[in-house]
Amino acid sequence: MEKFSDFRSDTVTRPTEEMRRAMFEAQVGDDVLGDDPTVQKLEELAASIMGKEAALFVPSGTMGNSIAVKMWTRELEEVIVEEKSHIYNMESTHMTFISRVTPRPLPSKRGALDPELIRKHVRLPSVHTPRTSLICLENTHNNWGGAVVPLETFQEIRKVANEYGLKVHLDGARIFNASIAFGVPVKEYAKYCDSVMFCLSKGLSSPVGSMLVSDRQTIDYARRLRKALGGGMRQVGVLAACGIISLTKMVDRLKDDHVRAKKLAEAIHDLPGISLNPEEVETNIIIFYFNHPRLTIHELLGKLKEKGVLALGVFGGVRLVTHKDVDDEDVERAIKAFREILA
Ligand code: TLP
Repeated sequence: MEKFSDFRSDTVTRPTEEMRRAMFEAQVGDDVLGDDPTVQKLEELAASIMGKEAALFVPSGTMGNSIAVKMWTRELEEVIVEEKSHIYNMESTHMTFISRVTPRPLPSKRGALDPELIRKHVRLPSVHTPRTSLICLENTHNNWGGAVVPLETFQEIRKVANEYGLKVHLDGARIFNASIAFGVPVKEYAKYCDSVMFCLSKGLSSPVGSMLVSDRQTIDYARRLRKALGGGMRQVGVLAACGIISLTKMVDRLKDDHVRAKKLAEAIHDLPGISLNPEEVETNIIIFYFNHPRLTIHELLGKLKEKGVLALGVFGGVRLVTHKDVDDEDVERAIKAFREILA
């Protein structure tokens, strides 16, 4: 079978050999009963890396975000979100479905919400309108091509949140990419947030799993919500063992993904039909808009696939993501394929 160069997502990363061995050797117990020592170790490690009191291992980023919205809101409330955010656009509307709150999408500058715009949209309790109770941030920002939201934005938004008694949740699915790209410890971002969700299953290469971190009392409640949503997992130390490797061994190498994304972006940005500024590629995601006289996005994706290169169509554009399982040869193959198709 032909090996594809798979740039669709960093979710496609396969577990490393070390992870497979760790799965085999993991000590396990029933985690719903609090008996799994490997999960406990992972949760302690995640909390300490993020500078929070406690952490919860959840099956997916979507469940982590769903629990976070549920734990910080009640019915008749509203949540401020960025208009292209994953939590608003790509998580099957759990805000309305599970938490029964209204999202209030606001525009941003490459994923960074303007604190003053948030201030203007905070709704105070009224008989007519929902009360704003939560602000959701995302870093790196997936649909803004992996853009890094600056730390100052977090600091300023925290001030607005404090003024109005709002909670701040961070969808940090790729927070380690932000940290590596800008040299800011993840704790620094987390400091300005009441809770953070981050994924082990993306660039950090675990097969499954995300973490939700916050204060201990909130995480105790989150644990009940996880059970209610069907996310209580039993001998899940086999997966937590991979998560520990993700956090201790897989973070530093993210910089290689960033270098490869930049290289790919620089090589294809001026090809006919592609609209992309390579300077805006800060981490491992490239999103470009495509407008070509002969080819639709769908046809471009098909032709790339014929040449062994997989990319994803998103929001009227094309997404390419670098990760552990695409190397320099895959990048060269992609560049060659783009040139042959478009030049
Ligand atoms: N994103 C996936 C797809 O859903 C598009 C991807 O391939 O990028 N927050 C952010 C910022 C994400 O990018 C994702 C996954 C999630 C949350 C949800 O994580 P999972 O897939 O574990 O539920």
